[in-house]
Amino acid sequence: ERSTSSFSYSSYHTLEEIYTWIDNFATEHSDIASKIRIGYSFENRSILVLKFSTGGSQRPAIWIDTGIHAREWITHATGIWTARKIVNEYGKDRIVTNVLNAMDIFMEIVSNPDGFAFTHSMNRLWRKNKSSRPGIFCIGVDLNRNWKSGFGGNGSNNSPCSETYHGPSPQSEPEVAAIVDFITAHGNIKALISIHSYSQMLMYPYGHTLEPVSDQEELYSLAKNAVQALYKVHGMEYIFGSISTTLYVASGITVDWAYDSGIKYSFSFELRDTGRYGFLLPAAQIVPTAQETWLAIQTIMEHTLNH
Ligand code: ING
Ligand code: ZN
Repeated sequence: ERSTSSFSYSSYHTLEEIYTWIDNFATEHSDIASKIRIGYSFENRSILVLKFSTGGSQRPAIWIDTGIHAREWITHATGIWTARKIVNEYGKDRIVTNVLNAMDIFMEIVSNPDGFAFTHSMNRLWRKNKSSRPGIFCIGVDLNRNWKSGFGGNGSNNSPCSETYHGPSPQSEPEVAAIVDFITAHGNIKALISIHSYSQMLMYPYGHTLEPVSDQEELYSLAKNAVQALYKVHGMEYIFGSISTTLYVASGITVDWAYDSGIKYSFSFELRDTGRYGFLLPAAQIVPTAQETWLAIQTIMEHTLNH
């Protein structure tokens, strides 16, 4: 396909289809969108980021990643829909326009390309990346346990065969190192939104400890506002709070690293549903999920812009 006009935003897509869509999207919207390769996966696939910018240099920015876990297909689909929403609403919607006139947005749609390809070819429920190391029988590291903050702590696993294997060392995985290097080099990321599924939650740090973060009150009230905005769209109920107190203790996770790296507005979503379909969410729910998530994302973006 040579244009995004024939792309279905209400279907799930393969890695190849998504990478073609990214190319076409960046070409068609070259006034505000561009494609950046931030690294290569373990199996040598490109790790791609879409940048939305109306000018300036190293403007304060918002980072959004989807698909860190391969099987969470609703997150990639929501990311794609959101990218299109951003370009469609710039110059129309007040919040998007104000945000993009002052800030950049970065979106990593397929944060685990090897795992995602594997969910299409071999195992729909694969979660981890596809890294292997000499003398280790099992494949894959949990990319949401491989970050430096709290690395190796409770809620992560030392066994390579575990679904929550943290890997041999912090940022051992190229998919994590690429993000760490990019965000660190950028130096001006103000909000990070890491999108997972499923469970219908909006959470903030910490995961690795029950201790509240120093910005707990502000993050709590922002999460509450975001979830209320989300609810108004289709009446879906999301619970919110810190990761460790809302879901479970989990160590070495993206948002703990982000927060400890100075990104105050660090949030993680768990999108639809609450378990009826789980990771196999019907495609008919892609657009409604993306629509409601958008209201929550807008709430976080606007707050970030104003603080
Ligand atoms: N659950 C997440 C996991 O990695 C999570 C829960 C989300 C933990 C965000 C920490 C931060 O275990 C899924 N479904 O991936
Ligand atoms: Zn996940």
